[in-house]
Amino acid sequence: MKTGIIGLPQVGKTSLFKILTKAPVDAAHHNPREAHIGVAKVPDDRLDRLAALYGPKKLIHASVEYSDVAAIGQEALKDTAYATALRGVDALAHVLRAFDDPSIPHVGPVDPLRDARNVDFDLMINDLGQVEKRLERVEKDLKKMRGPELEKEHELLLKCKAQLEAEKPLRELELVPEDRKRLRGFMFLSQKPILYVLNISESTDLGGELEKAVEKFNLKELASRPNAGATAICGKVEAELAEMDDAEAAEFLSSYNLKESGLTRLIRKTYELLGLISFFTVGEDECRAWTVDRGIKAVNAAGAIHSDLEKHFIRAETIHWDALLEAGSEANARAKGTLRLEGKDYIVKDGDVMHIRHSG
Ligand SMILES: Nc1nc2c(ncn2[C@@H]2O[C@H](COP(=O)(O)OP(=O)(O)OP(=O)(O)O)[C@@H](O)[C@H]2O)c(=O)[nH]1
Ligand SMILES: [Mg+2]
Repeated sequence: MKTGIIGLPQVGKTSLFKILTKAPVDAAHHNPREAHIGVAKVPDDRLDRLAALYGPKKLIHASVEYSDVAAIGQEALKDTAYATALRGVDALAHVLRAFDDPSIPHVGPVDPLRDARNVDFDLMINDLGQVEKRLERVEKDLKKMRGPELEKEHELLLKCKAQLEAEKPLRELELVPEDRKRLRGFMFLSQKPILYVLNISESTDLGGELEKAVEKFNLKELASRPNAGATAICGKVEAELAEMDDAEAAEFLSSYNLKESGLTRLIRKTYELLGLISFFTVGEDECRAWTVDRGIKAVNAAGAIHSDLEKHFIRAETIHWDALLEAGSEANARAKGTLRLEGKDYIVKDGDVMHIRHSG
């Protein structure tokens, strides 16, 4: 899964990228039009606790790829390389300036809602350009020869055009699966699920401020739209956290009245937005988290591990992670009856631990 970090100049995109991926960023030798790419480990307390039970040789967290691009705007989007880098992502994290700091310039007063709308507008303008270009082509072709597929595409493009001209992003458009498929190749920017990320000021009650931020900065309505969400972080505090070991970090978090790091929340929100869940495989060799779509069947989840497991699937020994911890071992869980055998059509739940039984 790939997430693109976007936002206006100097809002904290690269800072967020560095904290998420812990990747060194060499600003001096970097072409600003090229994206930084890095992988973030998805923090998961459930997996960590399962690993404590098994003491595995390998512990593998789920991961998310992030790309950090230069500041967004209509000019930047005209650059093909820039636009292409963005089109390739599955979701957008839009960093919004919400912190006060007179030494870091910002266009006009701090107003994340205005910025969110302006950038969404830029995304829509870019998509509209694409739609119009394709429409022209399709209309030319239709004059030469009519065909049902071309007519359907024409109708769909007109629908997109109307949506964009009404200044509504394509992510809010309801589409049947066939139309979704028809649009896939365009990789429209305003169609991507978006997480608005408020970068707020440091404060003594940061825990409380983070909770309130979405409401305080008037992002609630925007975040409640289809395929959108919002969360808050404090880039400055997160940057300090990233440098600490776990014990130091825990103490630091509690001194700010925080239960978890903002990054944990940000990644979780991205998961929710994309409709993703995790299930686990455990053992003395390896404990591992797997990322799958919410609503997936056991047999297809097995396929995420290996295609052979999907092909030769018999049953999945399944237990929810907390029931396994409570039982203390799989043998105990089996004796208690909390370890179940599930068939192909079982709908996997977030936090399930599974052993796939297979033939072959
Ligand atoms: N006070 C404060 N400053 C921050 C925060 N986050 C980032 N900054 C500062 O803002 C400046 C820009 O941060 P970057 O992370 O480089 O921002 P960016 O969005 O990547 O900037 P461009 O790529 O140039 O558009 C740096 O000087 C950061 O130290 C924050 O939470 N609080
Ligand atoms: Mg940057």
